[in-house]
Amino acid sequence: MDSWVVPSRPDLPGTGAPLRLFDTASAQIRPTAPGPVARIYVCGITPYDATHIGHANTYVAFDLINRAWIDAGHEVHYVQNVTDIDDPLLERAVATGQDWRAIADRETALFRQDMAALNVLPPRNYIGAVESIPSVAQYVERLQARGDVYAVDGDLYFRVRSDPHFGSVANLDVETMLRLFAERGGDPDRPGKEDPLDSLVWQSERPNEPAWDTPLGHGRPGWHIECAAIALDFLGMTIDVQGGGSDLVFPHHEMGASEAQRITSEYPFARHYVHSGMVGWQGHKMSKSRGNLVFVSTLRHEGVDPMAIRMALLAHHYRSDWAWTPHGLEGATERLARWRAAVALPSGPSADTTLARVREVLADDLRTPSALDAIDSWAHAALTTGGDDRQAPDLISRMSDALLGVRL
Ligand code: 5CA
Ligand code: ZN
Repeated sequence: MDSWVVPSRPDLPGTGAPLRLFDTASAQIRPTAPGPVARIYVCGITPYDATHIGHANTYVAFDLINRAWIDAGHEVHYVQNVTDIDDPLLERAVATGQDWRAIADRETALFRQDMAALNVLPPRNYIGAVESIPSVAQYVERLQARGDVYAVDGDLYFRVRSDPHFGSVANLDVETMLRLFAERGGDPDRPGKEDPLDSLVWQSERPNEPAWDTPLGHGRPGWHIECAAIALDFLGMTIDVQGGGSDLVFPHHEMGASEAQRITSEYPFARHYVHSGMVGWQGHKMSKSRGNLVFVSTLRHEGVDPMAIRMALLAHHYRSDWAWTPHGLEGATERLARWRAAVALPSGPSADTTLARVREVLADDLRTPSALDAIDSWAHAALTTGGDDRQAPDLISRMSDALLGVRL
């Protein structure tokens, strides 16, 4: 699939500090230790009802990782998927009388525009589930050859317990796993399953549903194996970061990791499992199923500057759960205007310590609220007492774009 294009990222003097990130699996902030090429897979959208503010928050969070690694001197290989075939998309197609492909194409196109508007650096590989079906089938065959797969009425299930490390991403007790599995697309109660947590890797054709011919038969892939397959194809094993929102910790990232670990006989799938918090609206997590959504495109069409949207997201630490409010957007719009006024001055106070501070707090698990505070202080000083450093406004402007993705 085509990715999207954003203007290039400005260069900065010096290099950023090594990035430390919270890892869900070990429940600690640990250094990321990428080699020359940092490898990251971020779970993409299921293309309907895109792009809401929750999505935007998640992709902006992972964009900060991308930018911090680039600033620290790494090349970044970023892969993202599009779940362009799955139950919720087909349900939406039936409910609205539209073709599922038309919905997916339209929503993916809108997502690309929103990402470009939000100055989110594009992934190197942007890969659809449909185009990955031959690859998924091969990986399922490999699991079959290992004896890790069994059939239930023509559908294929992965024995999650074949992976001795199953459970080590989310670290949940069985009761919680069962509850979340049922809530998030799993089928713990299906008769014929050996373990209620075993996950669907291949679903045989259903009436009136699309299906593809593969050596596994006529059908379509399960969800978790889609991301495991795309990550393995484009990045290989032991990637630096597997990312997504916190609603993907279990079952999605747990199952995908176990599948990849059995396919390759290697461990771990990822060195860091990184999860962004959930954005709420009207008292609940913003979600397609509930329908309480604020769309990036609606705000843009109302004339909201996408950089103000991005600034509103950055005011929250990426791991916290928070609620979108018009008030938050107003504050972000004012802050953006202050920063723009300050960098439009012919000179200001030196920006060297501000750059060092912003790099330091971002390297410490992406503490964006502290980074905004640091630039606020510089902007306040520039607008009140002033300064005679003629390079400073340009340096702040480039820093804001390069590290925070906020174009001034
Ligand atoms: N296609 C799958 C991943 S393979 C999927 O979860 N798609 S999604 O469209 O439902 O979500 C896309 C991304 O946005 C996921 O990382 C999800 O965790 C994140 N997300 C969804 N809702 C919110 C929310 N309210 N706040 C923050 N992030 C969210
Ligand atoms: Zn995924």
